[in-house]
Amino acid sequence: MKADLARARELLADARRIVVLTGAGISAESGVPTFRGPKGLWKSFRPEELATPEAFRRDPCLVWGWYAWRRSLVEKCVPNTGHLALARLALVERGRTTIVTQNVDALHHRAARAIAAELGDGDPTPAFPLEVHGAIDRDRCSGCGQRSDGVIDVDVTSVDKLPRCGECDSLLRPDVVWFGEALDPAVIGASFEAAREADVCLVAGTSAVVYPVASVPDMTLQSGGVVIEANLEPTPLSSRATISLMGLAGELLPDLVP
Ligand code: BJW
Ligand code: ZN
Repeated sequence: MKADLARARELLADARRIVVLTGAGISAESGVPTFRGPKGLWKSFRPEELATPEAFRRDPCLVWGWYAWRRSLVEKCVPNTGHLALARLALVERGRTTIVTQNVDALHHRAARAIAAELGDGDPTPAFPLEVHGAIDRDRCSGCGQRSDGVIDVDVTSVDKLPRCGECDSLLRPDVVWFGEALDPAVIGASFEAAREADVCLVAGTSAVVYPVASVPDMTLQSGGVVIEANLEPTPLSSRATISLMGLAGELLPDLVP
């Protein structure tokens, strides 16, 4: 493990371009529950009960209740040492690192702002992630697609009380990507491009089972680069990864990219 860590650190230090792929595990130490595993969000609900357009059509109050709970939970969470290490990596040498996240919690954005302020530079944008599964703090109209800031205090007691679009009166929904829905082609396209151009893909805190994002590390491997995985436990990616490090993202990442 020690030799792997040293090698991984060296690969990252020498990399010309880095793509980072993060998942729910990186936010776990901030108090955001993961999706899968013993303490995961899916434990009491099957994904298809909540994170699909069909579920929203069938029971919008149930789905909104889940998102309203997560929205208020995430608001109270703060970025941890893992998010901060990645933001520093992206800001100290601008243009070298692209962060791709499956998370909808905006903690990478908040880490970027904190580190930009610490560096006295002011521009956090190079550390803003490509958010492939959307953002929980935004709403989108289920009819006309218009995006808006997330409604606070959603009343989920009846469909009549759920938030509606000011333009077309359809129900608003969280601006996230559910199973069976297409990802924004510009966002996933930019992620794949960053992965193809990277000589190192660093993957942190994802079970690596949800596609198409789970292909990001493969794009780096196919173009001759290496993959470094940081996770509490082995995943389906581990056998393809060049180096697999087991541990907390909040401890491994600051060690990898000091
Ligand atoms: C730590 C840690 C610590 C914990 N430190 N580590 C069969 C085969 C292949 C694909 C498919 C298939 N059947 C269907 C599909 C496609 C489907 C898919 O991939 N399904 C698979 C699950 C089988 N994909 C889709 O449907 C996607 N769309 C699509 O394909 O569209 C096609 C299309 C084209 C054109 C027109 C129409 C359609 C969409 C996928 C959307 C996923 N959405 C969600 C919800 C987002 C909104 C929300 O947040 O509510 O995204 S599901 C959920 O999973 C969420 C996550 O972003 C995503 C990934 O989860 P993640 O981040 O990996 O979290 P966990 O919990 O799974 O893992 C945490 C990991 O961290 C674990 O490994 C822990 O060990 C680790 N960990 N603490 C380090 N401290
Ligand atoms: Zn509308």
